[in-house]
Amino acid sequence: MITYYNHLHALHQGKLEMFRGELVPCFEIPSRADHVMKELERRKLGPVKAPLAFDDAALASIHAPRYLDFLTHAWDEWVALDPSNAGRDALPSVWPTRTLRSDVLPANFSARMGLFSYDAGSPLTSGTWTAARAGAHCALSAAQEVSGGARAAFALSRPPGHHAGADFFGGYCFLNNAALAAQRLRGQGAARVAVLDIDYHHGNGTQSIFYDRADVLFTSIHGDPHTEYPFFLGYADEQGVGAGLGFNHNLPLPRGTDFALWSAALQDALRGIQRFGAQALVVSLGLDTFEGDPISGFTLKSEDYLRVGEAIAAAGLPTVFVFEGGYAVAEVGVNAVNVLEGFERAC
Ligand code: SP5
Ligand code: ZN
Repeated sequence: MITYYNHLHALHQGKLEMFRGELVPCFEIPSRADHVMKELERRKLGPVKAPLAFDDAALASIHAPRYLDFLTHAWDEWVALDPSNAGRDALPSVWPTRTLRSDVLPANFSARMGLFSYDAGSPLTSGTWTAARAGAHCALSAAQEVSGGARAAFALSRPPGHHAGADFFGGYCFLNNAALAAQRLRGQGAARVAVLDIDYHHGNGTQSIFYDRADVLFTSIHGDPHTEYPFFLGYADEQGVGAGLGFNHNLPLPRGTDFALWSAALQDALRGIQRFGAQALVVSLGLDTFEGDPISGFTLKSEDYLRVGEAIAAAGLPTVFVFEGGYAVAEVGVNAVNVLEGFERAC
């Protein structure tokens, strides 16, 4: 399987995120991708390439122009506020919640940080835009590869993407890599594309992007939002809206869920994807379902990920894997590559 590797990923290196009233070291760190890369090479999974070139119009297939414009200039504006900001990451602290207006674009930079985000856990850094854009190009390249006839491709990119919406960041995500890949597959001729999101956290960004569409099915297995981040989306009664009604499938599971229960949900998700008649599949590949994950609550073991790959391969679809979460850094490489190797062996 070919991997498109975001060689610029380490330019996004957040220092601190807000958690329970204090700033704590970021969980989403560059060494995550380094471990996956090392394991890919060790097990000789296939060629690793730099992404193809895309113009920013490719990003506009999913993201709002005013959001892309904000991201492009955010760091310079942050430093312009105060030169000493160059040594600090930017975090939002005020948001347009219910009763406040989000149609007005404020001139104030802090106000725009809030307008275009939904949490204070996703620091924007000097290299965030450069890294996120190159990561998005990896996802687009992987989709291109699969559109061209490859059975599968892997986008090894960070920052992750599935919490990012058309015009907001959050959950460590800035550009929605999986959504960009799905849209690219549509544009290259796949009439129906399924997104299977197996990150521990509900992919609220991806769901919101495709919620009113019948051509992209969004299916997600995740921690029950009653108790788990992102809390405000991911419930089982969210089934889509308008033309999209019936094309959104959430499978929330309780904290403590083991592989037996989780893999039954995976079978359920895959049956839905078959029923839908998908012609291509995008997998939001989060590894934070692992028993050792520091911020999550499922108990999958490393060898279970081989079975996950096999089960996904059995769907028989051209598949784009997109790297998302997974914060047990020492194990994330083995776990990610287990999914890919399980997939390849079963093909
Ligand atoms: C892509 C992805 O996996 N994003 C996840 C974002 C989660 N952000 C909130 C983290 C809350 C941290 N909770 C720490 C619990 C420590 N016991
Ligand atoms: Zn996650």
